[in-house]
Formats: sequence, C-alpha cells, structure tokens
Amino acid sequence: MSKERYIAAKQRWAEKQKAAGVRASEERSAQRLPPGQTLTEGFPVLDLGVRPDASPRAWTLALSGLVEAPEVLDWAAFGALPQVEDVSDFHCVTTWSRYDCRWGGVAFTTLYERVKPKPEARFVYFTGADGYSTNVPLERCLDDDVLVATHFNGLPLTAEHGAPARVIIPKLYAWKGAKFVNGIEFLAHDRLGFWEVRGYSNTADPWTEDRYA
Ligand SMILES: Nc1nc2c(c(=O)[nH]1)N[C@H]1C(S)=C(S)[C@@H](COP(=O)(O)O)O[C@H]1N2
Ligand SMILES: [Mo]
Repeated sequence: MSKERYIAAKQRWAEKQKAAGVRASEERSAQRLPPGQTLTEGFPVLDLGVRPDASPRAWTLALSGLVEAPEVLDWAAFGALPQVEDVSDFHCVTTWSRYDCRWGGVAFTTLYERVKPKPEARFVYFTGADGYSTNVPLERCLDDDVLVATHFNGLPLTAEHGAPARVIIPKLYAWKGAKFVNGIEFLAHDRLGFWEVRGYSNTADPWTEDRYA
C-alpha cells in the first residue's frame, strides 16, 4: 500500500517537473524581449545626424592595429569575400527593439581570419565615417551572429541605416554597432568610444539592462 502511494507520488512529482520544465522553456523563449524594451515594427533612425557619403565607390574599410596583415578593403574587395546572411533581433538602448532583422554581409570572423590579430589583441575599436566610434571586446565580436552588413532584409542598406556598411553585434545594445563603418582597429587595451565616454555602459548587455555606466 505505501509502496503504491510512493510510486503514485513519484509519478505526480515527475509530471509536475515535466510541466514546470515546459513552462520554464516557454518562458525563456517569451523572454525574447529584454527587460525595459518595447517592440517596434518600424525601424527608427538613431545617429548623430551626420550623413557621410554613402556611395560604395567612395568607401573603404581599414583593418588595422595589432594584426599580422593589416589591409584596406575597397567595395570590390569586400564584395569578393564570402557573404553571409543572419537573422537577429535589434535592441536600442533608448528602449525600442526590432525582431527578425535579416542582415547580409561579411562575417566578422572572416575579417578576423584575413588580418590575423596578434595574441595581444583583445579589444576592437570601430569607427564610422560620421565621426562615430565604439569599442567591443574581441571575444564578443567572434560570435557567429556578428557581421559587417551591407544589406538589410535583402536590400542594400539605406543611407540613414548606415550605408554602405555597418557593424551588427546582436547580443549587445545597438550603439555597439557602427553605421557607415570605415575602420576596425585591434587593440591590446580598451579604448572607449563615442557614447562610452559619454556615460553609456561599456559592456552594453540588454539582458541585464546594462545601459549606462
Ligand atoms: N556611425 C554611427 N553608428 C551608429 C550610431 C551613430 O550615431 N553613428 N548610432 C548607434 C545607435 S545609438 C543605434 S541604436 C544604432 C541605430 O541604428 P539605426 O539608425 O539603423 O536604427 O546605430 C548605432 N550606430
Ligand atoms: Mo541607440
């Protein structure tokens, strides 16, 4: 008798665990929107208001700093690199998020393999042609969703969204991705970027609402 109750109790316990497990994973996927963010269907423009020349012919991307093989890529050389597409969510620190952005361009890892950063390189400093800059630890740039994008949802980037190329680092607040990117410099020591010197968090993790330093 007590054995039957024990077995029944264990069974109920197992079912409860199973249900709780399902609930937990449903909650995790529902937690796609980081705390404090509001979902938008639109695509607001957030920048310094400077519109640099967006024409691909005028564009170069300098890969420099602590690397074995520094180089300056022009549009043709960049376009000849392996191209990838990746879908990710976009979280702006001013509290709007946009789901399912389909970015096309060159994976950061492709650029990394080309320039061969030296062992002492641990940070990356990105610059934009509008005078913008931002800094990210190298290891955060090596995620498989980080890219230098030239395309958004299958179309070339528009001028206001960073043409001809912008950096996308989906797991960090979007200010860590430089629009109009023209330089990627590998550094041994961290160097704060435009917003990082103006009180934004250096680490910029949307999931811990790591907005301001
Ligand atoms: N060059 C450059 N890149 C930039 C910015 C900028 O002002 N200049 N603003 C950043 C911020 S704060 C955000 S939220 C995103 C906005 O990208 P969007 O204008 O395409 O929405 O770009 C980031 N990259
Ligand atoms: Mo932002």
